[in-house]
Amino acid sequence: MKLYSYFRSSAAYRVRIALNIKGLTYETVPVHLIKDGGHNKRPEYRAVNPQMKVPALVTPKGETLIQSLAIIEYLDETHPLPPLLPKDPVARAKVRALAQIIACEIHPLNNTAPLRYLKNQLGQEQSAIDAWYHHWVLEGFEALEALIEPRPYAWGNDVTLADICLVPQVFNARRLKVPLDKFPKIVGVDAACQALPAFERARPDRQPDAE
Ligand SMILES: N[C@@H](CCC(=O)N[C@@H](CS)C(=O)NCC(=O)O)C(=O)O
Repeated sequence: MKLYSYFRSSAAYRVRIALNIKGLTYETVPVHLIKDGGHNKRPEYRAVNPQMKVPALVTPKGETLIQSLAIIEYLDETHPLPPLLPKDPVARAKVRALAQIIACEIHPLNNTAPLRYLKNQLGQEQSAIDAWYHHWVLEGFEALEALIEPRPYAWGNDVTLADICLVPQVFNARRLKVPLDKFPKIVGVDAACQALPAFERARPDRQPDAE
């Protein structure tokens, strides 16, 4: 398989973790999101993903998949062990809810594209952009902190989709200096996951395009 990725992209980071958990080997195709206005905007990459975002995964049969959650569910369906969602339908819905608080609520507001828009189109100062970033992470993390019960992972003693989304978001929060002292459960889940090789190998600084 081929993964179009950028070392700092948290959406690509999620997919890297899932690939590692499933024990799948893949080739990384780096797409630089910053250089020259973003290599993701080049026609060659637009041909891969018309949305011009990473990640994109090319399957062994040559299908190109986009959107990290869709890719991860594809990996889970084609390689069921170890499962990334619990069996019980209520538990599945709860794990998906944790994942979606991150992937559908926090991340879209704090992604490179909206931050760039705040700066370039709306002329906001860096301090206002940082405040925006912190606000949405803190709001989302407050909900997550109330919802998770580390045992030691976000949903019990098996790693799930919730952990796969949480760890990259915590990485970003630390990079952007969001204070995490109010979130001991989140910090605990992150530490438990970081101890696993699948998470460790997916870290941004372990990627071939790391800077
Ligand atoms: N919802 C998408 C988000 C993908 C996304 O926004 N990727 C970012 C990096 S984390 C990106 O490629 N941004 C480049 C841009 O928008 O110019 C997913 O989960 O895959």
